[in-house]
Amino acid sequence: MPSRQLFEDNLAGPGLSVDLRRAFLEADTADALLAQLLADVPWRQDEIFMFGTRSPVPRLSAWFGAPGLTYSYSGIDLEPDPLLPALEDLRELVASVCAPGVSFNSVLANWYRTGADSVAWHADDEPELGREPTIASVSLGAARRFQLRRKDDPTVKVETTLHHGDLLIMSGPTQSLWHHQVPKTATPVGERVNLTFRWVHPARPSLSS
Ligand code: MD6
Ligand code: FE
Repeated sequence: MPSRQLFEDNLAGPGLSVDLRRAFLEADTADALLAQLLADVPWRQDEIFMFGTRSPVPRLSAWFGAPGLTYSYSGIDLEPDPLLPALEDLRELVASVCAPGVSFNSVLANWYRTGADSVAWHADDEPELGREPTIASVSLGAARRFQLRRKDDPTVKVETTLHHGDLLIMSGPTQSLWHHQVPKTATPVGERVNLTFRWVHPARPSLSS
């Protein structure tokens, strides 16, 4: 669709390295994956700790990876569940279209139940992701706005809409120079699941890693 192509062309800016592949998953495949994830994933309500108080984050989450691969996300320590077979397959497929040498050992899943669910401005720049991480996200379900802005100048802002089956790959200095978010929307929207594939370096690396 031409309008979607225009949005896609918008995702450029200083130090921004984003590769957006529309309809990376065919609609049937994406439908089946969404249904399976909503049914089978052990979704949990995480909390954020700030200024001595804790509050629920506005979405449900799940974290998949090898045992022992803990990951702290917005002050939360997450213990991984083993990847579902469907996520193993998708992990391989996603890695196959990334730059040579890129691979993923974990998946963070977020379920946005309604337009009131969201993820606030953040960068995936935790030390365990390493320098200039490649992070690939697959969107399923309702279309939602996805915005990026420069950390040093929030007026420098780009945005797109992520649709059912879209793949978005961020790499290079994107996480160190930009924040991104999925804002709430007052427009009635259906549920959406986003999967972000990451490589998490073990917390206590052994001599061989
Ligand atoms: C979302 N995505 O699309 C939230 N992070 O629901 C992210 O926070 C994200 O799409 C890193 C890389 C790609 C992403
Ligand atoms: Fe993110």
